[in-house]
Amino acid sequence: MAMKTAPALTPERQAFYDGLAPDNMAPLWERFSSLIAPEPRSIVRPCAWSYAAARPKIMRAGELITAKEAERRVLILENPGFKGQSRITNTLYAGWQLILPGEVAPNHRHSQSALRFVVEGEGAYTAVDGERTLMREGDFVITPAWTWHDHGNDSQKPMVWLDGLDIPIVGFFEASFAEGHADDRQALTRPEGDSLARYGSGLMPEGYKGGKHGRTSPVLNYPYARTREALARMSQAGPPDSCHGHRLNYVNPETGAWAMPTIGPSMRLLPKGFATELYRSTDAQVFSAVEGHGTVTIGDTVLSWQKRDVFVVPGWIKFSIFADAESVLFSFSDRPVQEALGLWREDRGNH
Ligand code: GTQ
Repeated sequence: MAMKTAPALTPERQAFYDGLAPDNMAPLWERFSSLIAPEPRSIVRPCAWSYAAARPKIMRAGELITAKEAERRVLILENPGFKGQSRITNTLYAGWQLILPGEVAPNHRHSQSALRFVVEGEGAYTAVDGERTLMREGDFVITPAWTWHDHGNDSQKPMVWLDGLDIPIVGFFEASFAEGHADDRQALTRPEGDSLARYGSGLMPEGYKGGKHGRTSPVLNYPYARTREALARMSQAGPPDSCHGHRLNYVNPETGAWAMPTIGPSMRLLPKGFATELYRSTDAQVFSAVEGHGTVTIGDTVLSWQKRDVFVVPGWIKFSIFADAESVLFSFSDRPVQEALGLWREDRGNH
């Protein structure tokens, strides 16, 4: 049954409501349907960012300010539904970060969790808690909350990656802490590839009881070469899921749960000519195209995308992704949080 509509507003009632405001009170019945909505009506707007169009501006930022002076030289991708609020969805932040050859983005830590998804370049590094990883296009890299991290580029080419952070979630809880370090570059205590070898290879160190890394995956870098190979094998082994294509989620190998407690990352392969069946879920999703090109239909909005572009699908609106060529799409959302709270819902198919 549908919920009640708002009660009639009589002059007598209005006068009463006006008299409540100075006492910091309000009548629930006037607000009920917006507070307890019958179903989600997202403020997030469908939106796409062309990397080709943005690249000159990203590089211009590189001329105007150094990574060191900026702390992090990032162009924030801001959803038009949240102007001035540094959000790509209601709960997540995203931005394109540039690090030029020879630069260092100084060591710091904060209570926000971050992911990096490499868009352009090869050989820049990020260091997290004593381990450095050299990054390549398509790599998915994690900076767990409150871990020291610095970025640098000893290669000859600029690197750009997509940052995804849970800034609005931490802000909602008013639980932000951050600090800088006296040294720009952190001391390295483990060799490159250490965390992937120990925890990310279907192996676990003898005697390791788990839990040392909290709820975030101990694997620092999930290299694209491995992910792509897994998707290729999966696509040879059977048909794609009608709504997701060939989809793999990045998980914490200790627990099998999402790789990060607040952000759920995925990669999917869509065969050439494939259109995903209409689907919606309560989590707004941020996509970054790695290979291919196509369109996404979100309600009545149609957006085109190609390699390196970002687009956003708001929560609880039916969408379909069409791949003009074989395509690979990275995505992330707040699904782990919604699942932990028992809120997450999905709706498959056209009904
Ligand atoms: O690289 O640590 O896009 O602290 C925003 C805040 C990146 C980072 C961002 C950050 C970082």
